[in-house]
Amino acid sequence: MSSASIMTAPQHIQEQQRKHAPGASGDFSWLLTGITLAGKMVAAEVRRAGLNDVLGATDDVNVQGEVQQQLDVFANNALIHCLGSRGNVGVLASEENENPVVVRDSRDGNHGDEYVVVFDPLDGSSNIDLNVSVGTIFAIFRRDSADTDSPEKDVLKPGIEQLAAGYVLYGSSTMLVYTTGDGVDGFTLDPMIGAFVLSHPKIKMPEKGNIYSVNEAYADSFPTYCRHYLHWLKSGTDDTVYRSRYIGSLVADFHRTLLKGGIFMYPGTGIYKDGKLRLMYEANPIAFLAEQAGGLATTGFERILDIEPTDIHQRTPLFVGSRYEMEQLHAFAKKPPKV
Ligand code: P6P
Repeated sequence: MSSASIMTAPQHIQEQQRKHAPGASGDFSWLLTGITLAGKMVAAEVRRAGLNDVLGATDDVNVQGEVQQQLDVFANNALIHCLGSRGNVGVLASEENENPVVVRDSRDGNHGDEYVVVFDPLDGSSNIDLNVSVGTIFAIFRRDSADTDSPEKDVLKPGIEQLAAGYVLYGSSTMLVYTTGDGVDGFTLDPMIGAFVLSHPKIKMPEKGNIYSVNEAYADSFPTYCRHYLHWLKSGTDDTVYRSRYIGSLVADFHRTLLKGGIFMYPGTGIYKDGKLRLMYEANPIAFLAEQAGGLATTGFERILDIEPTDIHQRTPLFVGSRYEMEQLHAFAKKPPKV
């Protein structure tokens, strides 16, 4: 690839900003480079995890009650440092922290716009020791709460208010996939130049797929409509023979769904009656990306992006994928077939 044709993530972000917010300050693109910098730092650690003694768990348990992996802590610190030092981030909320991190106590008109970033620093980290792909998931909101005494108010916004969302996938290659509301673009980290280079412009999710992705171990405790839908997918009632793929790492399972189509599901189960995945820093960013790529994302009944959050770490059922598979799911949810 000639240097003339290389489009790096910061260049792309600047171009997006010029196109869609000509009057906006460079703050937003400067903020997004905080994500790409943290992504490179985490990628370097993940790539060497087996060599530099960062595998395995710490002695700590996070707010989710999950044992913290060493790389969880590294990734969380990297994001807090890289985003906190951008100068325009007011509040950070992380899966690893019970409460929001207030970076700037109050809005100061001299500093232009301020932003709120919510993130899961290393989703799927329990898979790291097994060399399974993991990811960082993020969403960016504008900070507009007049009440700066309550950072929760800054964070608890419906997904429809996200300014940007995306993920860094630490897979066979490291990819940044993000949207600012004008479609979805993918960048691959080129280790030769240390930059995320545009590799997947304007990603579109296929209208229909042939893969479904769910942890079938819990199927007996899924809601009835969901069990019937699963049976429908497997029975080949339409002209498609569906295949099952489940990695157990949300970013990897969604990335495949984004590129190949089909459906990813994490319904309510006997263990997690409201689903296991978190609304603010897992379902919402994934839902924004899915809709921007032409897909759908719901709880089975409600659009994910419309949910009014009440708690930073609240969980939600998540169904996300191609229009066809999602519309079939909604038909089952509306009128579950007679048993
Ligand atoms: P289960 C990883 O722990 C995670 O949070 C997501 O990345 C993934 O989609 C889900 O949990 C897997 O959960 O119950 O199937 O192991």
